[in-house]
Amino acid sequence: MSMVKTSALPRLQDGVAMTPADYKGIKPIWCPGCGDYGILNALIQVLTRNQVDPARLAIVSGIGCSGRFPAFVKSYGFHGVHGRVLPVATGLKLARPDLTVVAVGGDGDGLAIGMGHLPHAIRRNVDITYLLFDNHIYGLTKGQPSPTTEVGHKTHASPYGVSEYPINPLAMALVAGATFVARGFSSHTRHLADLIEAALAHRGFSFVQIMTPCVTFYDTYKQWKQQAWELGEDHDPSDFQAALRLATEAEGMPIGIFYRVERPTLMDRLVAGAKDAARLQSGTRYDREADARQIDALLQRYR
Ligand SMILES: Cc1ncc(C[n+]2csc(CCOP(=O)(O)OP(=O)(O)O)c2C)c(N)n1
Ligand code: SF4
Ligand SMILES: [Mg+2]
Repeated sequence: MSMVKTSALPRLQDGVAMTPADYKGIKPIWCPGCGDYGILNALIQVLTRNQVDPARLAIVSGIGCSGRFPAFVKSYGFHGVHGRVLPVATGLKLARPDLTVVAVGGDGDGLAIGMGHLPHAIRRNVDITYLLFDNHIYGLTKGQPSPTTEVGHKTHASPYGVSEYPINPLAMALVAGATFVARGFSSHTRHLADLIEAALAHRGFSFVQIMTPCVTFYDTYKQWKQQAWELGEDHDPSDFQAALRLATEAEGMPIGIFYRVERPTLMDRLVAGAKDAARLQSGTRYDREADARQIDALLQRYR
């Protein structure tokens, strides 16, 4: 197995202790039984056991039931527009490299309207974690098919059954060059928490497809519970071909870390090529104010 560099999660100062309740934001308003509760619980577990500093964590979302996520965690949060979670998260990470940035969004948000952004965020290897809440449906807008809905599935918007083949998000992320690719299941909460922890600690773009049943509009709960199996020690996450085979050929629904490799991040490469490397790395709001003054001076020259 390859040696993989990790980023330390931003911890609270000694003497301050946070409980799971301290990390919770407003009360979630998802339907009872929605898989998204499992994801929230897993993240809260990770934050608590690592005593993550909420002031150094930012959660950015798109639009969808999944898009409500930032309000349910006590950290910085940004509820963006539909499909644009990755550009917002990328911009935030570049402006505030000191923050741990987590992007969240649904299969519609990330693989339909937002699909154009995904391979580019991946190939930049920007140091963020992307949690794709995949329920194979548009939940918020009441049950239209998404790019991961199976062929033939009938909804009110596809009364004769879906006619397009679904996207395979893991294979796509692997082929686009993602440095961390994993799949979790909202019902395997402890296992999911370990995956999210590993994804947050990864230096580079970490992509986690999380299977999360929409019990109201497409209840895949029983099916996924039967299909899910956890990857074991015999899978080597540094083996790209093995990861691709798993993503495309495996029986059932394997969950775990498919692939993990170390590669310079976007910031590493920008810093390597920049004269003012220190400023880029530590970018704070004071630096941005200085930048605004420089832009103003530049504009004056062309007036
Ligand atoms: C530009 C734009 N187009 C369409 C919509 C309507 N819309 C809101 S959420 C959504 C899809 C939600 O599905 P998904 O991303 O899978 O999230 P889920 O609700 O399943 O978590 C759509 C089409 C919108 N809000 N903005
Ligand atoms: S509509 Fe589906 S995805 Fe949305 S909260 Fe309800 S169960 Fe969850
Ligand atoms: Mg969805």
